[in-house]
Amino acid sequence: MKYKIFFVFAMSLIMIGGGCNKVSKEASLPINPNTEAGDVQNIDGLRIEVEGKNYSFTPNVITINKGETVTIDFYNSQGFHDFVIDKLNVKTKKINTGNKTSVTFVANKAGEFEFYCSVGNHRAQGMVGKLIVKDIDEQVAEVKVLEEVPVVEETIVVEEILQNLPGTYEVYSPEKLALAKENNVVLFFHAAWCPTCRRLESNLNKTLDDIPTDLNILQVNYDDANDLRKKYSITYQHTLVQVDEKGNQITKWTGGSDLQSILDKLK
Ligand SMILES: [Cu+2]
Repeated sequence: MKYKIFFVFAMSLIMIGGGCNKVSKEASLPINPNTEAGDVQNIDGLRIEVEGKNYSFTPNVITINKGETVTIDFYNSQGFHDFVIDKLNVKTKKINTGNKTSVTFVANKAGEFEFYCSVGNHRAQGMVGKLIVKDIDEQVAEVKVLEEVPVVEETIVVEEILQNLPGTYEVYSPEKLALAKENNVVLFFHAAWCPTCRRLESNLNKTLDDIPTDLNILQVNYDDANDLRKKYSITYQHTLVQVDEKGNQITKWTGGSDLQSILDKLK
């Protein structure tokens, strides 16, 4: 599903991209002539302030939409500079420190275009930036994909989790006995120094996903749990006790090295 949508999206991008290039090659660039700051006050569209100084532009990345009428208000805070985008036929006057000028143009093709200062070697000194012209059709396609894919995926994932949620192997606490109202609850008396306990623990941790939904294995620290040891008459550290929700013993056994050995003993 995901890949199919992605493929359709990719194809539409290729088609849109191809279309753009064709149009831009055939059509001449309908750029407005350079204008003085005072001339552009009433022009509709996006206005972007760009500051120039030795030897940088702020901002140095500008993103706009294809087809948008854009006015760059260029302010020079230091030096002698202009603002030029060759591929979009954009060029301001060269101005001195403290001066402003503007240029208005229509971004009629999508892509990334370098802007730079054409004075002296300023471009080589790093007085450059990037104008990103986004294709609105592409953005719409992108939004559609973003909306569709997560909804589908998340629904499936949540359903799978609900259906396949395994049982648990976790540390004992008295309130967890309540799990035995619906599930099989097994106390695993485990000591860190006991090799056979460690083997069972290690195998349980490798097969957590295989623990049946209705089984909860609760690890009890053999060294600390004097009361529980007394209650179930436990004298050997590698002992398992199946209990009901009140903690009453249902069955008890010792040993076993894997999940299956527990499942085999359940009553
Ligand atoms: Cu310059």
